[in-house]
Amino acid sequence: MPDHNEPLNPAPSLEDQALQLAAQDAARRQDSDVSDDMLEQTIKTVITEVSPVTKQYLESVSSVRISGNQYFFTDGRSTVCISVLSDEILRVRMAPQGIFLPDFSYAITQSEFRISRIDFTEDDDSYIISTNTVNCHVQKDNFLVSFSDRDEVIVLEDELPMHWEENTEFGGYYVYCTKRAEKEESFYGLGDKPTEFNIRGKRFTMWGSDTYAFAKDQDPLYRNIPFYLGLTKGISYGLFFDNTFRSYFDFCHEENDQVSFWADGGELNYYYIHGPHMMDVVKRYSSITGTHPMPPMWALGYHQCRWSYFPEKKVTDIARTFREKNIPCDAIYLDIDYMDGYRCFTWNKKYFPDPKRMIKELHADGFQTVVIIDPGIKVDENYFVYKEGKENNYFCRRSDDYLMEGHVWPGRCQFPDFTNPDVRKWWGGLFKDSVDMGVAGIWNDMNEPAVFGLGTFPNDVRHNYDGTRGSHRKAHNVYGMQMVRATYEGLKKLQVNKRPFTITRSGYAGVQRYSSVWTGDNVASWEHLRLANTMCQRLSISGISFCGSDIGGFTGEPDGELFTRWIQLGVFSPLMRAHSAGDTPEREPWSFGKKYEDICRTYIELRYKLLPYIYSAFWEHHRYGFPILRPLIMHEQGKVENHQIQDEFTLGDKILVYPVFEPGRESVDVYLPEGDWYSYHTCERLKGGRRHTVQTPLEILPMFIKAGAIIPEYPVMQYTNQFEMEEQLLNIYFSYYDVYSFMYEDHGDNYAYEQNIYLEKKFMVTGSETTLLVQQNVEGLHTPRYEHYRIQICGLPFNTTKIVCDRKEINDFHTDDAGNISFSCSKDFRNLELHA
Ligand code: MIG
Repeated sequence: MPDHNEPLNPAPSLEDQALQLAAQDAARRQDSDVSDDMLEQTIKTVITEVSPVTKQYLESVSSVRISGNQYFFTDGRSTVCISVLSDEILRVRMAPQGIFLPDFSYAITQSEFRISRIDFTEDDDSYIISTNTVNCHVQKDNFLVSFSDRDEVIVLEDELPMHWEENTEFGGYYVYCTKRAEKEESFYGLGDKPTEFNIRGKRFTMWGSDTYAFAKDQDPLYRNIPFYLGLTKGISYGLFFDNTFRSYFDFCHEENDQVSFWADGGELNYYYIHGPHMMDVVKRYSSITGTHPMPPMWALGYHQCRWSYFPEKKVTDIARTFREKNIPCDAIYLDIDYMDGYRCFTWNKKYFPDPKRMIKELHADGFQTVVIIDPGIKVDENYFVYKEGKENNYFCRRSDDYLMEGHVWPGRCQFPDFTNPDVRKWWGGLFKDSVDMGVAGIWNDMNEPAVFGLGTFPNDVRHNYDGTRGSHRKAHNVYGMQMVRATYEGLKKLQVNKRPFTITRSGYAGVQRYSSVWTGDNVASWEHLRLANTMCQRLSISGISFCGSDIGGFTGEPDGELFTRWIQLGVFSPLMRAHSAGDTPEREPWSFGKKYEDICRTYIELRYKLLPYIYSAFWEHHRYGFPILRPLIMHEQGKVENHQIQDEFTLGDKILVYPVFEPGRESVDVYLPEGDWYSYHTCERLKGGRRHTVQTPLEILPMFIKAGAIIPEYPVMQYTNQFEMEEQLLNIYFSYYDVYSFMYEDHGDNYAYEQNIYLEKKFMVTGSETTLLVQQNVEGLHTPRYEHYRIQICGLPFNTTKIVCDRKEINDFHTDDAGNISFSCSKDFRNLELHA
């Protein structure tokens, strides 16, 4: 088996091999010198002769066959299929011996799109497949594949022909692809890697692993998202390597001008996704792998978790304290100790004598209950889950048919094969009791899968793989995704017209269709706070928008300052959940004394105020594929100096955040993209395209609002939907140029939105020295409960004397000391004017 820490570049080793062979040959013929001719001849032999231990390369294209939007190129032995999915997405597959593997993917949900045109042309050197936006060139003499844009700017090109090596141990091939990297090219994506945001210069592995207290730069972690973005010449593209075997990515680590990706088996099968904007790339990646469905509104509130809250009294004490202290909270989690001997789908009756009653009481107080579930099923003849699994042959087996056994929390366990559709259906149905009891969400842990001692399953474990069969080598990276899929699909069926909430640790590309994700067992350190930020941004542009880190750090002890800064970051994580390990001191927002408690309360309240804005950003993700968190580079990808910026990001496109990552930090220098911005805290208008120094006492998390934005706010509630609000607050930030804003509203916890029962509101704000004009355009069928907006305006450059709403004058308005004006108007307004 190739050692992947060895240099990957085959060129020198090939020559070395040839040299060695030639030398041996010469020795045999008792010739002391190796002539150049001989050497060349031997190199050719090494390359062309079918030798199982050598990398083999595509040669020159000998013929082409076209079938619909698929183009098959062959060199007489191997076949490459290039298919056009859309104007911007092309797929490349390579079959070393001309025979493609069954075309099955857990990641892809949609592969047919409207295509404006496809032209196929040929010149002396190459074949060219052209869509409206992309040209794909296949060079005749060396089979190199490249992609260029409409202006023939080369965006991505092969450095070496696609290649492979026979896998003599398991069968199949190791498959390789090597691309050229431009000098100033940067790379982003790949899911959850705990490293710098720009991943140029690094090498990574995809092999989901349980990595307790992971370190910076540790690799691999829990998730397997083989999708990256390149950014070169101001143009961005994406590459999705849809291969579930252990796979590898090298971004100019081994060779400064090369990017390689390869896998231990399966097919060389990748998607080229054209930009030119990073946003386009992420949206198009989402169009083929899916987005997160709308979560219930409560799931965007604050979640309190710990390993573990038990017995019942502890849980209810925690819940009551939130209410007593007026710290908003929507969800409380039960970790593994709620189970009977860690048996999934059971309750420890000593700790929780009547879970249904407890859940009901918590619910009456505005708390949703989320419980954990693990894949390991205890081997116990008196345990119904084990018995059912055994009778139906649902557990994974080794190559020689022994059951796959391993130790996890319950002791000796067997593991459902979640790649079997029957098993998924069964597993989904097991949640019936939990749903009947009122459990609102399911937390899927240990699904890399994790096994004590072994790490994970041995390679020879067999999987159904939805009928296409495979060993654990092929199924490992999708196991967790299929577990949470089973959970999600089960809940969706069982909960009548209610949106499921799931959270998972492991996952493969496309896992966003079934679950939110947390970044795993992090550490209570300042370095990990920074990592949490980078990792969530990375997950977000890798298709997984609904993500968050364990606020406070899972293991270790944060002090009040670190915990508070983490809460501040958490306000801007799509999933806001505090969690801590059992061997650490208690860790609730009030655990560090009044000073920290008060700041934490203010920021958790801010989260609740921003819910309508966050919910709208979620809709933009769900419906249109926008990432919820947007790294700064996405706003100004044309500036090379932005390629390394990683601390700042926006949530949606209107709120920019610069979290504080150091203790005692007094100020930060924030770069604001071109345009006008407002400090959220002071309402001061700031010019973008430059840096601003901002003071950062602990009460301040630097936050900026784009000029022209309309940010809807809810009143502070202790939990979502605590009361009906009378007016919807709209915060308007004055702008001298036209700016569009967006707001989404729906029921909050059902599927009416699939029947178009929702509202999409588009606002346009434009101002001058003497006027401000706000226009609203509403689409959709939902009816909100409130009748009026309360309008608050920040940054007006004039004193208002007259307000006109759809030709009717509003006389009842109020100006505060800072000159900010507020008044109410109909929620149905179309034109709102303020005049000096
Ligand atoms: O072996 O359920 O990452 O969040 O609290 C540890 C106990 C198992 C690992 C998870 C963590 C959870 C813990 N789990």
